[in-house]
Amino acid sequence: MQLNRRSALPVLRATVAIAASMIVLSAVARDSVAPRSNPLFRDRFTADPAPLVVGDRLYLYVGHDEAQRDEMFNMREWLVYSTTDMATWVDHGPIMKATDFAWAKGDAWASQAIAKDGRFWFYAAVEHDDTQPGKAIAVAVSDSPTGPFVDAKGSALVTNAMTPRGTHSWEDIDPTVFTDEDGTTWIAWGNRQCYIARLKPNMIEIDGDITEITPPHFEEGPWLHKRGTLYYLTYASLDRSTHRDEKVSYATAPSLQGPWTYRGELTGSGKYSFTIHPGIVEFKGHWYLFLHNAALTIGDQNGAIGRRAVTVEHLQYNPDGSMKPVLQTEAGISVPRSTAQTVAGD
Ligand code: FUB
Repeated sequence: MQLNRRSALPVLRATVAIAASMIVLSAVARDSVAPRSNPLFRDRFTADPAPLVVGDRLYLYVGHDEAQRDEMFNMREWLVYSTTDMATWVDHGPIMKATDFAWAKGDAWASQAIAKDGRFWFYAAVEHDDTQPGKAIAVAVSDSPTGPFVDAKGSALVTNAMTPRGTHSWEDIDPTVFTDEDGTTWIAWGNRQCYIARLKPNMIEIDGDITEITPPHFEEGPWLHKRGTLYYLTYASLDRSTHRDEKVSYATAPSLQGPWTYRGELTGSGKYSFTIHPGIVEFKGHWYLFLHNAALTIGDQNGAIGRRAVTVEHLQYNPDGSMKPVLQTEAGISVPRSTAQTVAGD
């Protein structure tokens, strides 16, 4: 169709009007996403959140989910975000690829970073090459929380062969690291079996025995933290006799050596997600529980086991130190802490 100058003008005006209204609409759509609501990041699929506070900034390390179609997992790199107010997040991009560990085949699974002696130590699960088949735990180091991180050891910190009592080749995943009052750093990890060990001061070697501390219904994703005098082991749990998807449960102890007492479920399952992964932190006087679900859709890609989205909720404690059950919401921490619902759902 050919347009002359007269008939072209109204068409042009209409086109400009439509374009303008689309810009307004997209701005409205963007603005309608309340800061602090869930999921936290909407342009990429993210999983396995691990918070770290450095000064007045909270850094959040996540795995980058890139599964296509029905692929289970496709995780090649870790990303880091940071915030000073839990509302505005800075995207620092990828900090490392699983294959940056020369001995690893891939699989940038769950991680946690910790600060020690002025440096940042990054522990992560990867797939080992065929010299040590199975999952393994890697350790990398950087002078900055945003990297660049480099392999700190040149070999795995934990291999499948170091936990021979385990029942499968992917039990050595999901490291959590915690420095106790005496300055000793501990590492716990596992899938189905949960292990704990001391790290040497060099942060790249296990010191002494690996002990099994598997709590009830333990599946994976352990997270160690301390509040007051109580130590917490929070984890993805699965009671296979009654449930299909993981929830979060926890145990407490008077010391990292135990004895650990099971305290029940902290959350229900993440929406549409088989996995869930707790990361707990105190930031500027408030406690937060990071998780993931699979409720995010980006373009024509819907949430799935390998396309997850990181979320955050207020975390509150009872006077006896137990954690109040957390309801996972879209509102997240956009609602005041005092009105946050604390009822576990399915
Ligand atoms: O993200 C890959 C694996 O799924 C993690 O290592 C587990 O914790 C589960 O979230």
